Amino acid sequence: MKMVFRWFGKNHDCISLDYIRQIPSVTGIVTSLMDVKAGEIWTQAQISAVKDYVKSFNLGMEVIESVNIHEDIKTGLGKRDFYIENYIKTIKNLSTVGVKCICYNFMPVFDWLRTDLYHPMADGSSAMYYDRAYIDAVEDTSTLIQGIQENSNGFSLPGWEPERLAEIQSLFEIYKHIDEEKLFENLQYFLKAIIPVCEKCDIKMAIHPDDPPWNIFGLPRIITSEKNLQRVVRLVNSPCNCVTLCSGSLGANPENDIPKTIRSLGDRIAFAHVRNIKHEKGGNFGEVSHLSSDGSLDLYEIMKAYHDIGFTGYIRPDHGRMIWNERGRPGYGLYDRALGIAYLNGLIEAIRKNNK
Ligand code: DNO
Repeated sequence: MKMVFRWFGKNHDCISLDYIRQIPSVTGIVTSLMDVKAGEIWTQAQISAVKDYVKSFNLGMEVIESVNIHEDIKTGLGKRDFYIENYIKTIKNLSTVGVKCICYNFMPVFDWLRTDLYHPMADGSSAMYYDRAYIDAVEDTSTLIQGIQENSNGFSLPGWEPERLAEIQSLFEIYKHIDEEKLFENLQYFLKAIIPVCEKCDIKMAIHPDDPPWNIFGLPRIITSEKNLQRVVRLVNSPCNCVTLCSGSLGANPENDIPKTIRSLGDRIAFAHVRNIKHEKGGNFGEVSHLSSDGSLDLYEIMKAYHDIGFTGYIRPDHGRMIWNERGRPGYGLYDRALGIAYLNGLIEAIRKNNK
């Protein structure tokens, strides 16, 4: 397994690469070009500039998260072929600097969603929280989006950029005519076009589960379960058509058995996002530290499953709490994610030594 750490770029992250390099076992960062809009080409010059900067800190950059998919591709409308061509150019440009894995998602309109970015915890820390009844009752999504932006320490959250507000209403209209089957069809159309290019470029596409893994605001979501992930990897049966197995996203639904899903997907997992989550009444859930006993997921069993499948891909800790007075990007502070890695390192070492 190759341990990596998500970093949002010089102008979008307040964590220094010097600090990231000091976390035991981290060999590289996972980043993206936050200023490039979905649908635009990532140029070789832009990518090389980031790569050189990261390399000067002695860190690698083999994983990109996210190259976002234009809504025309997800809806199958408008200029989808044009945007797919752009995506292919980006894949080729990324391959020239040695990128091996692209994490992306296929969620209509929004990326991940929480109702509270700084939910107070009993120990004085804070973490992100999802109140299902609150979301189910939302009638005006733009007020919700504004609220989320105002409450994010000044960081623009992926998929929730203020400039997107204007297009959201028309997207809701379009998605009224798109159900889960249509979304699968559009995903397959996209994968059929790009996977042959990935095979030539030696890049794995790793789809990220929808977070939370159920429909929100009447928009369809399909990357929600082991069954649907199995369906995705078969849409185009290639070793380059892979999955990002995010334990926290899938795990928000108590019916998803994460260790079982890891074993069933095996080598079609290219990237592991590992974190814990605590289920509460009514479909609510809160984020917690990575430690098994703090949440509802068994991180030992999850790491054991990765060991058992002989996982050699990329792995990163995921959302952390805000602790020790840190005021960082929600979910992406330094301290709690570093603690998460220390814990994962301990589990990995113990599992390896006990299973020789
Ligand atoms: C959440 C992240 C996601 C992920 C994208 C991939 O914290 O894991 O934002 O990066 O969905 O496109």
